[in-house]
Amino acid sequence: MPTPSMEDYIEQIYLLIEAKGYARVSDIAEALAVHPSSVTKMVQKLDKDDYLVYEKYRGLILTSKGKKIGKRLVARHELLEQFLRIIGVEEENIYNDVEGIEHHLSWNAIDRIGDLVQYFEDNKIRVEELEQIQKQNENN
Ligand SMILES: [Mn+2]
Repeated sequence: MPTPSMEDYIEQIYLLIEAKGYARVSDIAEALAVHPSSVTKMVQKLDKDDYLVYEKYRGLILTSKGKKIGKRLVARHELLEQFLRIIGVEEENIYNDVEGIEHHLSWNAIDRIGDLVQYFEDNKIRVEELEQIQKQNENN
């Protein structure tokens, strides 16, 4: 199992490759707001653990194991954003809140949150009812 920090790297590398076709150390450093030397160190560890293949002058590619977990991590991030949006969290808080919680929930909890998102998505009246409760609570 990757550590939270490894998860952040795999997630960003997956997103960069999806968007640009490649992931450079400098791009990863910028996306995670860390020093390039930290990226090099982590990339070497991820290579050793078989999440990616890193060649100094040719860049890096995710292995099938890296792609599989990367896809799952990105989907988890998106689901949690969707969840916080549905329950009425303000847009400006959503990204950082997800970054703060995403590594600390079990996949079991993620799946159940998925059910809850589906519950709200299936019937928008449920979202409106929740908004009514929130309005009442704000007025109290
Ligand atoms: Mn994330």
